Amino acid sequence: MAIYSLKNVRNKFGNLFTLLWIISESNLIYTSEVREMIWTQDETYNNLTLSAGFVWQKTARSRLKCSVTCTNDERCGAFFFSDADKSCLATPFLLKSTGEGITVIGTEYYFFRPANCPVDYTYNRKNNLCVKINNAETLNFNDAKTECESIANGGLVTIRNQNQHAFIVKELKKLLLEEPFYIDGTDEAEEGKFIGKDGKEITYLDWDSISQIDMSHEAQDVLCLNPTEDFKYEDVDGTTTFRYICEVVSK
Ligand SMILES: [Ca+2]
Ligand SMILES: [Ca+2]
Repeated sequence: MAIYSLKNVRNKFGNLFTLLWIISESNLIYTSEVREMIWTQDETYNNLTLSAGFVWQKTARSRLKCSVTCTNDERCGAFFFSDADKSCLATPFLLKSTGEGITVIGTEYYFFRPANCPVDYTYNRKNNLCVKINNAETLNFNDAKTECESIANGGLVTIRNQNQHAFIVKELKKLLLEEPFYIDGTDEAEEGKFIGKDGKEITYLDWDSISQIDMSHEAQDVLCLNPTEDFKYEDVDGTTTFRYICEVVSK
């Protein structure tokens, strides 16, 4: 595997970038106000590209230019680059088998994924979430939590904002399962104040209609997503066995 590293270049640094680009690609110093991106080549998928389902296909002068363009588009999770015809093709998802591509000799495949995101977890670059929706078994809240924590940096998924919630809901809807899923968060210590596994308060709480009017909040200290109301939040007591969503937090 070859490691290909760069830092995101925002628009305000665009002119600087262009200038440096002309001087030398290999000696570039990238200015970043976001985070360092690591693109990794997976040679399993050499000589492949996609005929459908990609975000865009452009001409890029180099592999590096292709990776920068991909980095700047949050829809891009991986890219295919061909040095022969300078084709740069962005895809929102990571390949799982060579059967997903079509043969184009000379094309290289690069993806971004935190090193500690397990292969059976789904990584979403836009939201920086590495998650696994456990739909094979149901557990009570504490057992689900323990199960997710069996992997280093793992736990029930902490949903911090609307975009992350929307991504999770989209993934859940693919499963066509009308069942609740446990997520991270408990207000056991202080009623109404939900704390995440990192010890910080969860301020994004998209309650379903029931949770706002029922009278059982004192005894209901954990969160699940309610399938009957578009997977909005419901507070429950955690004893019922539900399916659950794990994440591994990037190191
Ligand atoms: Ca409560
Ligand atoms: Ca409730």
